[in-house]
Amino acid sequence: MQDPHRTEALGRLEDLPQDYRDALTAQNLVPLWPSLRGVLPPHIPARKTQVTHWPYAGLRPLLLQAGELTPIEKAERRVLVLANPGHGLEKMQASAAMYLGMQLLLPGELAPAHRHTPNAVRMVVEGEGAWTLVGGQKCPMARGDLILTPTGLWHEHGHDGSGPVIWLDVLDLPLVYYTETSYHVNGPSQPEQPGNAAQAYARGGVVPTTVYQRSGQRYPMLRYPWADARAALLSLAHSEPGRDCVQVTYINPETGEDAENILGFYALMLRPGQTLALPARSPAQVFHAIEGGADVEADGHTLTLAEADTCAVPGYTPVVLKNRSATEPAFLFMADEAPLHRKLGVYEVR
Ligand code: 1HN
Repeated sequence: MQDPHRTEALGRLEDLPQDYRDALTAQNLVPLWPSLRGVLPPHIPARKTQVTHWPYAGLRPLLLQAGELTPIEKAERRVLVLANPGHGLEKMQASAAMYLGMQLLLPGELAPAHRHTPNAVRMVVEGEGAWTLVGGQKCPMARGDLILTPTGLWHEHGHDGSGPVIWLDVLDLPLVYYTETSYHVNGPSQPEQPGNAAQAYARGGVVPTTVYQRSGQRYPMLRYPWADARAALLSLAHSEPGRDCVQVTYINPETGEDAENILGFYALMLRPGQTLALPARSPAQVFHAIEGGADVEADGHTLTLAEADTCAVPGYTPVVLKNRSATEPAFLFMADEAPLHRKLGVYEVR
C-alpha cells in the first residue's frame, strides 16, 4: 500500500510563487525539499570523482618543459597537478579529499622551506640525488620511497645529484581547504638534526626505548624506503602462497595507526599473472605503478597502468587489478581516504 507520508517526487523550486522565493532569498533562507534528494541521494552518494588516468609518458615531457620555462624561484614548487576533470580542473582535486601532483627538481635547485596545515607525502618516481629535509630529518629520495611531510613540519627539497628528479605528491589539501584551515608559513632553511632517526625504525616489531620511555614524537618515522616495503611484500607473498591481497599499510611504528591522520598509504604486490578483485569501499583511491604495470577495471573503464602511471577511482566502486606480466610481480602504491572515513564514522565496505 502507498505510504501517505512519502513521495519520491518532492516539491520543486519552480512550484513556489516567485514572490515567496524572493522573500526567502532576501532573508538568506532556502527551502530544503527541492534540494533534499540532491544532498542525500538514495543508497549511494553522488560522486564528482571520475576514473582518471594520468600516463607518465604524457606528463613527463611537459614537466621537463616546465623545468625550462619556469625557474624554481618563480615556482617554489615546480608541479603539474593531476586534476580530476569530474571536479573541474581548476579545483586541483584528484578526489574529494586527495590532491595529486608531479614535482620536478633539477640538479642544484632548492625548493625553499615552508610549513603548512595540509599533510603531504612524496612517492619518488624517477632520478637520484635529491633529498627532502622534514622537521630537521634529511631524507634521501630514491625511487619508490615514501616520505611523509605531516601537518606543521618545516620542509624543503634539494638536489645534489645530476639529472632530473621527479616525485608524486599526495596531499589532503582539498579537504583541509574545504574546512577553511589551509595556510602556509615561509621560513628560513631549517638546521639538519644530527643522527639518523630513520635507522631507529628500520626493523619491524621493535622500536627504540629511551631511558625507559617510548618516543613521544607524533611522527617518529618519516621515510619508508622502497627496498623495505618491497621486501615485506615479497616475503608476505612467499610465506602465504594462498593469500590474495598481498598488501602492506604504511603505519606509524609507535602507535600502529595510519602513518598520517587523513589519507591512507599502502603498497600492493600483484603476483605474476594475478587478477585481484577489490570490493567497493567508501573511500576514493589512487593507484600508482612503482614497478611493472596493471590493467585497472573500474566503473566500466579499463585502463592500462604502465610503470610510473597514476590513476584515481571514485569511492563506492569495485576495482579489478590485473598484473600485465605473467612472469614478473607488479608493485603498486595506493593512497585512499580510509583514515578520514573511519574517523568520520562513514567508512563502508560493500
Ligand atoms: C607543497 O608544499 C609541496 O612542499 C608540494 O613540495 C605540493 C601542493 C599544494 C600545497 C603545498 C612541497 C604542494 C604543496
